[in-house]
Amino acid sequence: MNALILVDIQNDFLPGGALAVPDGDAVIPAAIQLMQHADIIVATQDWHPPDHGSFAVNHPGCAVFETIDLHDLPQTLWPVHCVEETPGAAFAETLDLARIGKIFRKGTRPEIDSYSGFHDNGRRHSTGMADWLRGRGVTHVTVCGLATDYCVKFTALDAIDEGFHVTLAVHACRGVNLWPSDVEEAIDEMRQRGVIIS
Ligand code: VGL
Ligand code: ZN
Repeated sequence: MNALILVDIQNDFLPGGALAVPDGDAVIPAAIQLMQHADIIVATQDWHPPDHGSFAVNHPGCAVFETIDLHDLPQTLWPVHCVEETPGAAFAETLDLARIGKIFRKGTRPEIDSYSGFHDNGRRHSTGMADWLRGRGVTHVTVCGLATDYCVKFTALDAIDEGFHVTLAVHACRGVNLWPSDVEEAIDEMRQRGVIIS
């Protein structure tokens, strides 16, 4: 059984959003296309409390995109984004939410960030996504969404670690590229770890 994982296709990562990914809205028609052929669809949703430790504003004197130590993990500081219950955290409105079997929220604890849809960056808590998928007989996952160099990458690599066969639908992903080669390097790393790039 194959599952499609839609990663963080949320308003704040789309043009006009608080942490807009360049050309991010290009993933929407591509994701809609993939959804038409998927048996099982799940989605991850970045869902932060206002006092989240990944927000630069919560660290006086620190700037956006700076890296700090957050409870012993390196943390890139971001603009305030995907605050729980706000329009920025909502899914792109053209996605057919009725087709999504389960939504896994992440980044919900203020003290730790979570790029992967499977568990947080310190691997301290699981979202339950791997067990949920296995419980439905899923052996293969296709990953798409935002952003290639953060949440898509960590979700795809964790899927490998969880024992799934993983395909990256690269045409249905866009990245942040804080450094110009970040997306390219993320794709290389995924390929080296066994992700099929298609
Ligand atoms: C993401 C940065 C911060 C992502 C989420 O969805 O890739 N990136 N939070
Ligand atoms: Zn976030």
